[in-house]
Amino acid sequence: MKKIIGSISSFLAAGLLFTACERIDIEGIGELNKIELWYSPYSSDAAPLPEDCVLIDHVEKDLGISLKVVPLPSNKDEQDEMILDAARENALPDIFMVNRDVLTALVKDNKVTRVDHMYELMPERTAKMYDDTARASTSIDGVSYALSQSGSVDRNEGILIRKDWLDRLGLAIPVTLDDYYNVMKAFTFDDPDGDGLDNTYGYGAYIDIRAVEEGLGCRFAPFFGAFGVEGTFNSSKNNPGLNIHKPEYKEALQFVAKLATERLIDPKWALYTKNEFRAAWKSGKFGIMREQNAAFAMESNYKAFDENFPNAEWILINPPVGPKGYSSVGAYAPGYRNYAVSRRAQELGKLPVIARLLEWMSTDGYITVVYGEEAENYMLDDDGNVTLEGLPDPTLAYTQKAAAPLLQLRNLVFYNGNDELAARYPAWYSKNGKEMNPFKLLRDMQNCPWTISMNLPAISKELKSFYEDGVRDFVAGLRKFETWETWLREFDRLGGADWERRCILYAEENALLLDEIKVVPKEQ
Ligand SMILES: [Ca+2]
Repeated sequence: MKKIIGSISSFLAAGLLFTACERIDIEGIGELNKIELWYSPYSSDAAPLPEDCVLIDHVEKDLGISLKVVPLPSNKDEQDEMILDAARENALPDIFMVNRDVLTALVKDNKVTRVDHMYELMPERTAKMYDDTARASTSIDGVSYALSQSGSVDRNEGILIRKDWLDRLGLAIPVTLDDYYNVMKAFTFDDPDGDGLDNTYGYGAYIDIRAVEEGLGCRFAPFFGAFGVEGTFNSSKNNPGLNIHKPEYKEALQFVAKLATERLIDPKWALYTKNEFRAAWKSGKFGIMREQNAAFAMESNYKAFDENFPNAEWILINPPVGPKGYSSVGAYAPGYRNYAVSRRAQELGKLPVIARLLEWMSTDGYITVVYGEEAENYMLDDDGNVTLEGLPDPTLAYTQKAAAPLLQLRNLVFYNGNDELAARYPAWYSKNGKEMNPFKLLRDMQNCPWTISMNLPAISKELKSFYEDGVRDFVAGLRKFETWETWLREFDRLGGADWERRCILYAEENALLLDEIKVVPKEQ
């Protein structure tokens, strides 16, 4: 604490952007220490953080800050509206979560302040949460306009292959697109499970569409990655635009169509729901898939497969390398949660107070923010670790619904660090003694090649259906590739061309076009 106060004093002495400091008097101190925070609730289906909870109490006693917290709606449009309304009325709170596009508007209207100088006031929080990439995501012309922290866990999917099938057929791990093709063929026709029946396929997928992965969705993305056209939108500076407009997209789609025609893909790909797809890999239907770390490796999820095939083994491999050397698991939009500080809070001299609050939440206050009240929602064991053992009333445990309102500010402190994720994804042993480690798998998945993209402006339902139905029909053989160019013109006529212009404009306005969109795997 001493250290923090020390750095605040030097900050004040330096007078950095702190023009109002000479106006603070005894009376002013009270106002200065009132902080209003608009947050995005951790559980949208639970009640807001109660005013009389232990967290608010601690903040007051430990920091001398009177904290008022207001939940934002869970719907993005409603969040934006609430913030834009407040901005129009000059009634923005001191600190608030804000979406990237709204932030740009607030910066233009001079409603928020730069936060560059807050980082040094929050050394531990900054080290955990605000790396260069995060800072760059809300910097405009090199100035940091929001505290941006990693949102959800990204790049948590990867290509898994049945190692036991490869071994039984004497095949090597596939590397190139041709290798993949040959392995998929063998998995389909050479009885990889050795039961004498024609009952397996090379690849399994379903239509899993996300904003960054339109068309066939993310489960097919690795094949598009081999042609350099993964994801909805290419957000590189030198080649921005919708991937569907690029000639390689047609090649990738033709490759997937060939897999479908030759029935190397489980033919139910167009019909499967997520759960049906998962039931299918658990019943040994196919030998290659793109799946998520927890959905695959958590004990509760892997169990059914383990029961069926105790001696089987899936391993993570790199996505296929295409003819020109391209390779990617798929596109992802780094999910940042941005907290902006209002211009008014800066004028009142509140930046150091806000920094003190946030640093506390990430250090001394962390356990209260994440787990609630000791001996009520959690216990500490002899080593100081959080445990549920010995809790007087287990129905109030932090894992239970009753405690959810107390934990609504968790989003403000989670940083997806090793300790947090290791706790969320515990290791365990399968029936035949293999270590299953969903956390290690996550890190390995994140070290595969990925492509950075961005969230895009919305499109009409009509255009969305035309896009999705169209590419699906080409793969299913219901449309002929000779009509591709005609179909693409119709796509543009229905709004596709305009959408591309809007995407590029949006990317330029928000500084989202990048010199390099490929995330190269780290050296192990
Ligand atoms: Ca078989």
